[in-house]
Amino acid sequence: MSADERRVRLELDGPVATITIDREKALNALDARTIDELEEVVAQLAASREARGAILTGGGEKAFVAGADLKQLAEVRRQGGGRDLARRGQAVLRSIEALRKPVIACVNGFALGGGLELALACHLRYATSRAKVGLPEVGLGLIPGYGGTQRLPRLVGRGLATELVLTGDPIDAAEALRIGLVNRVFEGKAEMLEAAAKTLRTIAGRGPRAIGLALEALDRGADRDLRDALEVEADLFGQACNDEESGEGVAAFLEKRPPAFKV
Ligand code: DAK
Repeated sequence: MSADERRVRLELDGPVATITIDREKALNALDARTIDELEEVVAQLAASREARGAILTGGGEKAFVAGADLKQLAEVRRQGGGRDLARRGQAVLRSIEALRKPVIACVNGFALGGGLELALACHLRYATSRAKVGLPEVGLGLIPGYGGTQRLPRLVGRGLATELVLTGDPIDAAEALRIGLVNRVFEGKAEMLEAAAKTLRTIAGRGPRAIGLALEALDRGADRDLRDALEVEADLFGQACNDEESGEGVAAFLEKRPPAFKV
């Protein structure tokens, strides 16, 4: 398949990679092929020595991702494959969340249903001021199937998540910022992408193994009670302490020079 026909593009450019869901005619809706290609590029990102993190955005100006592909969903419904489809999508989104490199969702417009669920599986979320985010599934007689009922309450709290899931009404960028659903809001897409690249370059200047271990601690601790979660943290802290990377980081501080971390 030529690069032009692809629905998900990966640009590897030094430490900051960019993943673009590129199906602008369907507002970047997630059909099975898009999910397959997303899985491929996440694996490429994980394997890349050069890329230290990624921006994930939607092609064009109008949408990040306007949800699962409703035309395809209609077919899946007829064939009774809803559960398999949900599992498949959940696994691919989980592969993003489980990456030991940060991914910033750059929400350039609509992030609805599966689109918001995709953003929720990323490590950080930035948005443009025109973004509209929500989980409209109940209006279709469905419920979120790509992790929305689970990740949204963990991020914004159960009360706010319940309201968003049950009404199906989208919220604007200012409201998303207020409730902590997105980290930052920008006037336009270019400004947002530049800010996300800057954040990723900052992170790329830190100890690469420390970044991986920090992401692992945040991820593995999220679903445990505090006592267990602190055990996880102590274990990973021990790994960081035993790594030559922390030897270099601490020595550099004491010697008043920048650290020379190895990838
Ligand atoms: N799927 C397929 N095509 C879509 C689409 C979608 N989700 N959203 C938009 N499009 C297509 C439109 O059909 C239209 O194509 P043409 O008719 O020109 O061929 C084109 O994109 C432009 O859209 P509009 O003409 O509608 O543009 P507007 O500016 O008027 O409206 C809109 C923009 C975002 C408000 C509107 O397009 C819209 O409401 N779109 C649908 C949003 C939505 O309800 N998304 C689905 C959420 S539910 C599950 C797993 C996951 C999920 C569910 C189950 N299982 C495994 C069972 C997740 C479900 C969802 O994501």
